[in-house]
Amino acid sequence: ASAWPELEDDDIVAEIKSAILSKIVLVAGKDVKHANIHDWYIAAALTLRDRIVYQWFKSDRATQNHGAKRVYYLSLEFLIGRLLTDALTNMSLMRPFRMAIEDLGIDFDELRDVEPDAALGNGGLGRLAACFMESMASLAIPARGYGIRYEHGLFRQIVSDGWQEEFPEQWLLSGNPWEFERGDVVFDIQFGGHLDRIEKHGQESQTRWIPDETIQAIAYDTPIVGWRGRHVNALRLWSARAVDPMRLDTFNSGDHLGAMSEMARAQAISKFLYPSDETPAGRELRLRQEYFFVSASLQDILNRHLYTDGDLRSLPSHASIQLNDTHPSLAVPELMRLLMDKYHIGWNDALDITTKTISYTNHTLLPEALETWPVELFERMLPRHLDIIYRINVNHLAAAEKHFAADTRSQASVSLIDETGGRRVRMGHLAFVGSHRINGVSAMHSELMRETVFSDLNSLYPDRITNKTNGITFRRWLHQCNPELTSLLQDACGAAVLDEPERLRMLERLSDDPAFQQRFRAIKRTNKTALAQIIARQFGIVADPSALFDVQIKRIHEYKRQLLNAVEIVALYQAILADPQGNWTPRVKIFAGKAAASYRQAKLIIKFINDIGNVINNDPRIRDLLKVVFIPNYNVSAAEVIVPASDLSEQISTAGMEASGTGNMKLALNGAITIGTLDGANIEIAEHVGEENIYIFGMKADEVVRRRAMGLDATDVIASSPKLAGVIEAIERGVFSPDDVSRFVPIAHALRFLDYYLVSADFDDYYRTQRAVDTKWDSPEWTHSSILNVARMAWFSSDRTIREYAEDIWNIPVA
Ligand code: DL6
Repeated sequence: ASAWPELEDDDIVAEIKSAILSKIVLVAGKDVKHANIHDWYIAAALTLRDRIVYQWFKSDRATQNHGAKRVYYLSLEFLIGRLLTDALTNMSLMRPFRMAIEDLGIDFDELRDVEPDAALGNGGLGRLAACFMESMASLAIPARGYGIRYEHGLFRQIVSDGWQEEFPEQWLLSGNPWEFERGDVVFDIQFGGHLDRIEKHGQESQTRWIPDETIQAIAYDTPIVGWRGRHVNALRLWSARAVDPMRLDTFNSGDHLGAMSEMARAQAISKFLYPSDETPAGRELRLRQEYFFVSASLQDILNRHLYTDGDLRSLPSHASIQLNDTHPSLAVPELMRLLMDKYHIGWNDALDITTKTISYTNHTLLPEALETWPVELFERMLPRHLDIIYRINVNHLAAAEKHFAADTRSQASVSLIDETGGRRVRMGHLAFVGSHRINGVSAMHSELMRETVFSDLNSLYPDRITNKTNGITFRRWLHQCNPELTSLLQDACGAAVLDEPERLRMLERLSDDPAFQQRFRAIKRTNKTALAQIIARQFGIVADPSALFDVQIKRIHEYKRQLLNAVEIVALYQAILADPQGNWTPRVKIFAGKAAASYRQAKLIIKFINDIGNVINNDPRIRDLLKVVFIPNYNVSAAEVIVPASDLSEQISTAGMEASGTGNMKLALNGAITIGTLDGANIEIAEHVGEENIYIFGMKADEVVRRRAMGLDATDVIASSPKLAGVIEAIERGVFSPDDVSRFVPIAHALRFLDYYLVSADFDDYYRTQRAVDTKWDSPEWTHSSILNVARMAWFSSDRTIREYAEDIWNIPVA
């Protein structure tokens, strides 16, 4: 226990107990006998935090003494989950804390479950940011994450009668023991107004921004502990407030609500994770959020740099600013503005400092997810930034004109302003032009970036695009969530496997050993039993742990094709009905995921999954051979239970559409075998685990493009697939919606005539591949493949990814 190196085990436990008890009295202000489970959780978290703080100061001092370069990771999302077990594992204090808490008569697991998930993200992008923060701390890379301290994270999903309903999530309701409010770190953030141009005789004219609205950003810091507590970094989240708490004159005039309106307008910025962008007001709020956190973070970064170095021209040697997707792209014009308008650095130097400091990660090629903002909104909200963007664009277009000569199409395609159908600022282009490195998140994704959305920019600025395939932190996604497997791996590969995941390779020689296979299977069985108990308790569905647990857990989106999975379930259901005595492999089909509140088709797919589940789970002819479970309110904590209990990992996106995926890595690391398309990081997973240990099916990315070019009508494939035709007819007959026969007509229609995601086109191959899964399931060959998946996943550690960023993008040495 590194926090108390001088103490013996028993003394450490005694010390922890006494610290927790004093927190109950002195922080909760309660007599111990009146403390509830929440008080115990807060007391335990604060006791642990005390220990972390000393490590944190040590890390900061070391960084300062060495004048080390720092990474600033700007992300609108951090999907953190719970921190207690994370911090306990990394501080090597799990055992003494568990003992201390149990000694105090408190159930540790109950206490752990009291902590709400910090769900400040939507999915993969936010979870990646959380994994990266942990890996940077583990590798002792001095780093700070910057984001927004949303009062309400990702909505709470309730499934009522099969339909998704959204409710506000309230993670801060009972206080957050991990954070430190920094009342002295406050920045003004300004919006609106107009520009004054001051003509200076014979010199560059000067531009002054006269904003007409000021709000404040206040910092909250959460320490992020690295593995073995060696290094601690901070996650700094900004909360918004008005400069004055209320207008006293308005209040005194009797307009009590009106007096608070400025505060409400300011606070709206850090109220919700993702305001709906369905309305103009929602879109405006989103852009205000983006500018708010970018401006506060950059002011903070420059202040710190001036304090430690005194010269902004040396910024690129001391700071790397990583933009997590386009949401923080305003960092480009904002850094330029601060350098020029506040610190009086000339244009060329400012641009040079900016591009050398900033780099950008792209996470999607989906056109609808590539951010653009109307020029008119920029003019109104951020006129100085638009002015800077225009000027960057002038120089950039001059270079493009030279490079592309007569090719005006390419010239227009690289412009920072999209002139087609209303003028809009292209945020991906802005980030690209303002960065020295742009990376994709899997080999295929980076290649597609070069070939598609950024092909012209890539030709103008060759060598800027690089690939950094995503990774996951093994501390959370193996050690913490699967302690029994971790302990088996330590037995098999040595305790050092916790520090050197490459040692997992040593499992290969055991993959056919019957005794090892048996131990490996027993652990999976225990994890499945735990999940089955939750499923029985919460939904009254009996999931037999000896059945194949077939899992698709991720955001609900048409390109991720939960519908393909559901259609296959119906086809299998019909096949079992047609041959009830057949030798069917028992399966539990498990789904979890949230759909964006405004995404109607995705919400209909959730209803469809629930409705087919209702019919199938209650059909006695199926003899429990097939079960369908939709687990509501998917979040990080739910994933930590589902992942170790999974046998089959569904990674079935339409090829070319999933940038990387990281759930695919978590599941494979825990021994689930993947059924998937050649998409995103599935391709690299297949290369690592070997094609005989993964089930690949479906069209490849180039075939998808060709098929779409032929039209979206799937009548031909349906005509040649009696199984698919049978499913669509059942949907149209209302077999799964007897109360509303037309409910799933939009789904049937898409399957027949609008097969953009190629659900119909890929169906037969998917069905066939699932039957190959059936054949291998529950055999020594299955266990062999499952073990090899674990053995060959070391490369997917986010430590490896972060090392690559450090070497190739940030130019930071890693020990
Ligand atoms: O890079 C993290 C994660 C990838 O693993 C997913 O494949 C990708 O969809 C996700 N991207 C986003 C961006 N927005 N959209 N859509 O969430 O990033």
